[in-house]
Amino acid sequence: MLNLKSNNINPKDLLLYAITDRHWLNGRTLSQQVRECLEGGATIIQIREKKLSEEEFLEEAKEIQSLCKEFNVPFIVNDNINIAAKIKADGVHVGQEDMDAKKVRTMLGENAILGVSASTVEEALKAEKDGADYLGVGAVFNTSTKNDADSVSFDTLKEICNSVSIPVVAIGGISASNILELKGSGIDGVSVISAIFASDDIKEATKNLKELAKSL
Ligand code: TZP
Ligand code: MG
Repeated sequence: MLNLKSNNINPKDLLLYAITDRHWLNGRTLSQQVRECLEGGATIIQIREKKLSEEEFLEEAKEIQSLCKEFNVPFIVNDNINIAAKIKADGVHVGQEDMDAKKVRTMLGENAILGVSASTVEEALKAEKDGADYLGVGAVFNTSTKNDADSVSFDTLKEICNSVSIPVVAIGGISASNILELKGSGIDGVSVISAIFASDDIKEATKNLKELAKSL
């Protein structure tokens, strides 16, 4: 008998995956920026904070979560499983250096969305086996947002997409000027930080990227 695990994410929700970064706030609040991004059509939001205290992270996560609810978009927390569990976020995203995916799955239960970063076919297959609902694969282009990011060639990206049955989003240095180079790789969407949040017009930048992502 077939025993397929049901996936907690609709691949369509991964089309334009925006990840927050307070580096480019320039006097704006993160909530304002995320609202503009949601107005522009982001299909899923991940809150990613590397420097906030636990209390600040929690407060901010609650704010962004309620915005995501307003726009009916899944809300994912990067790394921090405790905060995700406390506020009942839709899911968590972990990297290879973070808590083991299998353990996260056990902690969050079967119904939470679990995203895992992978940069090789081996990591991708292991993440799928450990219960990931989707993979973030990169960096597919040069990025200055994450300086320790591995780089992933188009061929490896394609091989990963062919090897797993869960959806894949590409990440790393993706912008309106290079996104279409990912065509034919088999990805379900793109994950973007600076091409959205460093933009002067976040809504417009998001809208534009989404239009382009539709033709991937
Ligand atoms: N993981 C791999 S590359 C990257 C992360 C978090 C940074 C992506 O940021 P940008 O600004 O879209 O290149
Ligand atoms: Mg991480």
